[in-house]
Amino acid sequence: MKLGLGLYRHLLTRENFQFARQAGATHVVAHLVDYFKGGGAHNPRDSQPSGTEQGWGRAGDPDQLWSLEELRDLRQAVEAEGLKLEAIENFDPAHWHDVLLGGPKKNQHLENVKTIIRRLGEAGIPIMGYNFSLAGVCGRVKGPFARGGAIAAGMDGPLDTPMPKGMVWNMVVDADAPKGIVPSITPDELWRRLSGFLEAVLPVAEEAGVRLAAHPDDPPMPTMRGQPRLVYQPHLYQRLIDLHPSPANALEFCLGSLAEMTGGDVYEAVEQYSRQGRLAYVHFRNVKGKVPWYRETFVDDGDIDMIRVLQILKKNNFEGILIPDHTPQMTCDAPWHAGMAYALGYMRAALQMLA
Ligand SMILES: [Mn+2]
Repeated sequence: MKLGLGLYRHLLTRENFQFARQAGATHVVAHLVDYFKGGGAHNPRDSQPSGTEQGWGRAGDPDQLWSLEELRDLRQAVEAEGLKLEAIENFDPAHWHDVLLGGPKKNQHLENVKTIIRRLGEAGIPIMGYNFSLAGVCGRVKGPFARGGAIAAGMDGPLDTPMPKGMVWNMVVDADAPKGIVPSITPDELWRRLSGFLEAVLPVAEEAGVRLAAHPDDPPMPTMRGQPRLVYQPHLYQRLIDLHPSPANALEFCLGSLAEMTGGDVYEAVEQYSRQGRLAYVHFRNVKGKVPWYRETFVDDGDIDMIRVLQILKKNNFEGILIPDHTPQMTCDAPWHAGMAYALGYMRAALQMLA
């Protein structure tokens, strides 16, 4: 197993690559979607997008797909600091919202996704993480919930205010959309859309040498904002895998989201999916409680026995990367960095002990 760090778009700098390396990471997962654009001024040292009813703000440029040059430059910049670029995490809703919505631009948006995946392959980036969700990451609260009053995310009950038109995946894709709400769809319709997506895209991914890695729902509720969710119980990951036999049909395995689920057992889920070789990479974070009331915690302070998880992963020969995902932010001049350094230090020690 290897250690990685996920970096948001505004953190993709030489300084932060060096930080990752210094904290023991060998790999980077990059977010190219800018979740912070609409949120007004933010402190670059206090980096965690917060989900409000208004979402994270404006999505990217619908006509500007990530270019091969941009991807290659990023890989080179990461490698120049002695790291490897393992994955891109999340599509920009501007590029594929009608795949999620089943809207009029669906075919064009499927082509967008295929183009992006081919470019990842050409740039030598082996994994594309995605989150097949209409409402996206929303309905979470942020406060001094973690040990010592560290700022962390959590959930304080369900959020079912309907999604306004023009908003997808918690971002605004059309600021001029007419007033109104996005009509609710059935869970079956959501699964049909996912199935169509996988059928169209997986052959391209396989050919490009890229694995598509599905994140479970965050938060894992059966519905959010009036829309069904896909993987909100551990067994639903199996349904996703069984939709398509391609080895490129893989998982962005989020331990925190899995532990927040009301059913199943996180250790059994780790066993079940790592045994099948379906884990592309792991979000290694911890949590107390389950939806709709939970708190994210420091990696050593939640409900999950993280060492036990590592033992199962090792037994099943998982050789991919672990990244901290999110962590509570520590009280100092660099709250996000301190939280990440703490998590990475814990993870590195645990891996050394296991070896
Ligand atoms: Mn996650």
